[in-house]
Amino acid sequence: MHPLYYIAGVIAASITSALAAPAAAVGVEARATAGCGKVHLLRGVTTYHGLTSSGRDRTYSVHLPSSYDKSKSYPVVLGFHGSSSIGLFFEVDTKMSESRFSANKIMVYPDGVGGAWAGANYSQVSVGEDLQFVTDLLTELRGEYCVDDSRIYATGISNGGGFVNTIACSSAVGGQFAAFAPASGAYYTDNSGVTGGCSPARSSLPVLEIHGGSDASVFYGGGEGEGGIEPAVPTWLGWWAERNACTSSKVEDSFNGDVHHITWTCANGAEGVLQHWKIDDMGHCWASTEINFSQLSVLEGPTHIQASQIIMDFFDQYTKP
Ligand SMILES: *[C@@H]1O[C@H](CO)[C@@H](O)[C@H](O)[C@H]1NC(C)=O
Ligand SMILES: CC(=O)N[C@H]1CO[C@H](CO)[C@@H](O)[C@@H]1O
Repeated sequence: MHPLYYIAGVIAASITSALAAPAAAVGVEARATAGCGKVHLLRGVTTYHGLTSSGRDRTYSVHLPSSYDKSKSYPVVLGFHGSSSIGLFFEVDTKMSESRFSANKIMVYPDGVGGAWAGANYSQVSVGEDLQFVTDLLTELRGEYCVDDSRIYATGISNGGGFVNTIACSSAVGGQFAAFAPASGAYYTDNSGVTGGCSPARSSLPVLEIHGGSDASVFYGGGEGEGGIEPAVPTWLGWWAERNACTSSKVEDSFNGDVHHITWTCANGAEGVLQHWKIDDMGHCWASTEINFSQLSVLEGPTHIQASQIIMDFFDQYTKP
């Protein structure tokens, strides 16, 4: 386990304010949750929390907007780290807690057991247990913060990106989300065809995927990954196109043909419910125009696009019906 995990644990001692006002807040939106009205003194900083799920102690961190208003409901974005990592690293790496990306969102970074999410053959917990953790986490968040229940989103990288797909494919858990955005995802589960294990709660279900064409860990063309067999990214996208009843797609190339943005038109003419960004010369990392750890660890530099911005803009377009 990484030493920073322990540091995070030390800071963890529930910093959240207990000055809860039990009365229902006035004027909040219809789909706001029970946590509305509770006072939180620590805003604009990351706080560390724990909960018990399936009899196991789990941890997660929360970053409230610095302008957090207890009587206004906020979208929630869950960010799932990659393998051998923790939420804190994903937060720092993607910079998603910075106000330029999430000024009006509650950012949440759950920690996987043993630094991993379910689905890979190296995972320490079952898919069922990690999905239950997501449900328990959402229940806790709704009770603690003023959440807009129709705007809950999930993003993640690599093993965490794969788990985002696992959530999307689970009708009970995925049905609580408005949209999904895995990056460099390792799709170890629900990967035997359109219906092979995958039962999304709705059609269409908004999905955006970002992947490096030169990914040497989760190959664009699929095959043996570190934690099992992965589908080729175009094949995986094809399944989502079918699940979302997409009828056509268009490709926009940019940056001298290094970046390809595919947008599908799906059921009822909805354009962009399914989207994909392929960066030909990018490896296994978070796409960013600024250098960061995940790039350095695979000897990569900045790329042409900013995944954190693209993903937030995508989420902003969707509300759970
Ligand atoms: C996990 O799957 C990969 C890819 O198939 C394989 O190379 C590896 O040996 C497997 N590891 C375990 C522990 O089963
Ligand atoms: C190696 C590197 O540049 N890391 C940066 C990643 O992003 C965080 C947050 O912006 C910076 O503090 C790090 O220096």
